[in-house]
Amino acid sequence: MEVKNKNLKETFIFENDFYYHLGIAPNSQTKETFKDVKFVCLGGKQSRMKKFAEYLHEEVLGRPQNSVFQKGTNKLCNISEQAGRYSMYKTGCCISVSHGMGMPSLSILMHELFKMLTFAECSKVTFVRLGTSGGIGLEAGTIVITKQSYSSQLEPYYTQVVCGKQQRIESSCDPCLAQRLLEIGSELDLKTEIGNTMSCDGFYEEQGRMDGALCGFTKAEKMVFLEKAHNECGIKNIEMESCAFAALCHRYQVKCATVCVALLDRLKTDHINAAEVTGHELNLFRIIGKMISSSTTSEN
Ligand code: R2B
Ligand code: URA
Repeated sequence: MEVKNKNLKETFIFENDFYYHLGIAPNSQTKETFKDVKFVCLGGKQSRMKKFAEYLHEEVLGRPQNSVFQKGTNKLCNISEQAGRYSMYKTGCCISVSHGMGMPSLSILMHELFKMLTFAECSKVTFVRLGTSGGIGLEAGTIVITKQSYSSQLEPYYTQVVCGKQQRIESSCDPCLAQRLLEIGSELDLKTEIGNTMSCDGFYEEQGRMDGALCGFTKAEKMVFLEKAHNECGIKNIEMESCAFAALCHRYQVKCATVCVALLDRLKTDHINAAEVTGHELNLFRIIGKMISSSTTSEN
């Protein structure tokens, strides 16, 4: 990974930086710890990303020693605990890190991860977001691998406002990686589809939900929105991060995939059955775990 911001080079910030929200400084220990990273797996929840790190460690990678452990134990350590914003774990060549909810939270994390991994001189790093979403016209439990991320205004790109001006950024995912994940989904007998994903800046009204504390639209308007997204843009699911995620990965020139389970069909309901979420999450772990194990063995 290369330094892309010339200000970091010209003003010696790069070596003297501090990744504030991760609670990590670019020093020799950071370089040693992260130099072998090949996969960065991100998801919203702290508890899910801890579980995913433990799953990779135990079930996929065979308890590798190049992991970050709690002092004097064989338990994985939350490397970013001090900073109190995100939870980050490292097992073998993988990082598992929570990004919180929404594109602003994800974006702060991505800037600091990119700087940290670039400082550690990592190469060929793949970024994967594993998350939950609302499906459009899909059975609950279906896994959607994103082809193209859309904004909530149904635009096939991400808009970032910089110094008061709008910039459009490409927001598609790596097509080969998407295809590989689809194949793994079918090998595991999981209902998996490739489709487009819409990212909204909220969970309730922004996604056309009628069960928030406030609702400023009619059922007919909701259905027009969801059906237009589905029929005209091929959008199969709605979540809150993939558009900024794909755009940031595109700008930093790293491969990315977004893999989200649909917790419900938004054409039928707005309500999530919380009891089913854990089982759905485990299926995401299995797909991404298999992708990682097949890539690491094919490279050895
Ligand atoms: C999916 O789930 C969260 C909202 O419940 C949000 O982070 C997302 O993208
Ligand atoms: N996450 C979302 O953002 N939307 C849903 O409907 C479900 C999970």
